[in-house]
Amino acid sequence: MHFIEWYPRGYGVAFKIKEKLFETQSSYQRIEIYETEGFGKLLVLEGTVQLVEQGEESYHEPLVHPVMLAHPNPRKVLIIGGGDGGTLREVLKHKTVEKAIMVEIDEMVVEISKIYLGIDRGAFDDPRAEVVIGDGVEYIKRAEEKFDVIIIDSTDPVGPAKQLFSEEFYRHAYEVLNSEGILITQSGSVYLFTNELLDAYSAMKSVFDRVYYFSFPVIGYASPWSFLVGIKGSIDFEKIDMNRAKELELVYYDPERHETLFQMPKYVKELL
Ligand code: AG3
Repeated sequence: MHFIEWYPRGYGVAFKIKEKLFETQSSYQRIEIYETEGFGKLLVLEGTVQLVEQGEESYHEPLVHPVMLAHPNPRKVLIIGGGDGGTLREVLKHKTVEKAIMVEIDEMVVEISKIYLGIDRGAFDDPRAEVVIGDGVEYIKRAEEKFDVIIIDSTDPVGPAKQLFSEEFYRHAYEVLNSEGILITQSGSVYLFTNELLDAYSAMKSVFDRVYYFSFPVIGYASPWSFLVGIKGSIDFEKIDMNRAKELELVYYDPERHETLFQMPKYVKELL
């Protein structure tokens, strides 16, 4: 048995499967959990791979730590999406964090992840964590408090999450950031969602004071995977705090080689 995620142009990412552990249709999406042969459990939403248990850090580490270490003192963090808890777990590794709010639209993703995956490793019970079930787009429009860091751990820039890549959304996000703030979003496969990446980049460019892009190879996705970083104020994303970096135990993202993040295929770089 196998599971395949098909990307555009007939490009596939496949896992050999021991068994399907769970499947349901929530109000938002089809949720599936598999036991793979070689990578532990696999979480699939609407046919797209979200994570494999053995390798999910290759996504959560580059999503979280570069921006957290570039911000001089990240105390309040807003996560949009990320219902499995992996992003929250990585955020809470930072001792500067006083409060992390995670806004997830689909409560079932949170519940099923707790039961089958447990990759939050206790993060949901951390007193600094608050989980809000709701629409991130609406939340950010109405938010009264400000944040140092906003992390968007959404599904792809195609389909239901599309709004999370719009200029309008970024404008609200910019408002909700403190005067020195940083936002990161995953922005899809470099090779297979190039147009969506370019669109999100230009939407961010018209809102943020500066925008950076980087890519990282993620286990389970059509790599390299892209990430976009928006700055409000004077943060230099090319510089990180190495003292705080040393306190983190990391497997994939190497703070000592932060500059290697900025690798991007030449033709994509020329389009950006
Ligand atoms: N969220 C990003 C998923 C993007 C994957 N896309 C794909 N496989 N086509 C991951 C959730 C992990 N917290």
